[in-house]
Amino acid sequence: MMISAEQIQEGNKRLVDHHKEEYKLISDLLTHKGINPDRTIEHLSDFQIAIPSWALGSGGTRFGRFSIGGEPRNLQEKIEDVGLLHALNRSSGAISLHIPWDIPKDPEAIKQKAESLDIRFDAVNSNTFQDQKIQKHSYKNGSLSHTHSDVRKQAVEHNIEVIKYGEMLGSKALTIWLADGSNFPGQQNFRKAFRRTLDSMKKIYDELPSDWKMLIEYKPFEPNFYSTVIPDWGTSHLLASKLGDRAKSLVDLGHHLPNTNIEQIVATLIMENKLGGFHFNDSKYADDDLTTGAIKPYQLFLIFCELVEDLVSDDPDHTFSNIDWMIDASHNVKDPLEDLLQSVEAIKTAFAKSLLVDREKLEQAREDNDVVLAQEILQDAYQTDVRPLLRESRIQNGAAADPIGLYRKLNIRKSLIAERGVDTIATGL
Ligand SMILES: [Mn+2]
Repeated sequence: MMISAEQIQEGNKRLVDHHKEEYKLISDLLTHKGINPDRTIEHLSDFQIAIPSWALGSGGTRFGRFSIGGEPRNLQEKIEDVGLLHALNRSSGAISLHIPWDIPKDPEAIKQKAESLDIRFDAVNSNTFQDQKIQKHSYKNGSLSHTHSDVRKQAVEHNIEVIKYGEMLGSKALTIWLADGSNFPGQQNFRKAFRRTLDSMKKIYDELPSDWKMLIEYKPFEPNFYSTVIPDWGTSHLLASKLGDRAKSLVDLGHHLPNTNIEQIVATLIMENKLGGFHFNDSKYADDDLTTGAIKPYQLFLIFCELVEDLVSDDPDHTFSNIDWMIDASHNVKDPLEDLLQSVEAIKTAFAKSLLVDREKLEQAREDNDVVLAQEILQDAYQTDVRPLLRESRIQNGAAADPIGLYRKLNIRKSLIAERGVDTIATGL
């Protein structure tokens, strides 16, 4: 199943005239503010957000899972689904694989498939939070931090194997999310668990190719509910600092306790050149994995204001282009492809708005301690309707003016069900 350039053009036809009027309005507004609309469009076009291989099927909770039908049955079909998204928005040109859910059995064929759809391979993700049928030791009581050296060795070897798969496909980063922790007070010696984890990670870091990054994700709770070995950005940063330059922290929006000031964490990590990866999602209560921007779009905007600070200053060493961007969410009731289109749109909306902040005026207001003016400047950017900018960027890049509209008009899900069946289950979920 593929969407042709002709189908995109045909779909755009009826929308283009109205779009031109809307785009002229915002283009004039930006020019009036001293912002170059073409440069903004360029930033938007360059910004690609990776799709995780595990987000293409229906998500579920521990209570149940309701299939959407037509879910990808193998890695080839997962790449095809990302190809559909990328054809519709030209902003999803990367896939992030999870090993062992998506072991490339024929790496060359997989690579060719991805290349034909203009998709590259983002960070590869290891998994030591589940037991696989063929493994010798259980991760029930931990993996990289386990008290027994043979379990740690097995977990280290798994991570090295994941790097090898990534190398075959052209990935440049390994993401480690460590589920290790404890469920009850007294269960774990915090200091020993940290030291064992650091020691295990050193062994993995030693095997990291010289042009790779190791991304260390953190999470305060779940699946362990008393303590987690890497609960917060401070612990992630500590590990990354001890490991070396190529080890960086990864911020997953859902992996914070309620009301955490994530934008401040982002600012600190960028300042220290230690922000390497980003996982987008949204949450109401905890790690809810809701559609990005569905609950707290203003927070997302404030986070982007920090993310783009060195990008908009035209600092040649800016961090922005070196961060691995990925969506990490699940979709319990939506068509996963529609949900991913919504997430990408929300991410790019926040990004576009952050590019409209008058940085000079904001800095002056901060220096003058003009609290009211600083807030007005942020609101001026945040309240701007940037949808015509995003649409213009898509049209210029040969994508759909209205991705979800076209997805529905072309009856993509119906075709996928016809092709793959109604009761398919995406591997890994
Ligand atoms: Mn994540």
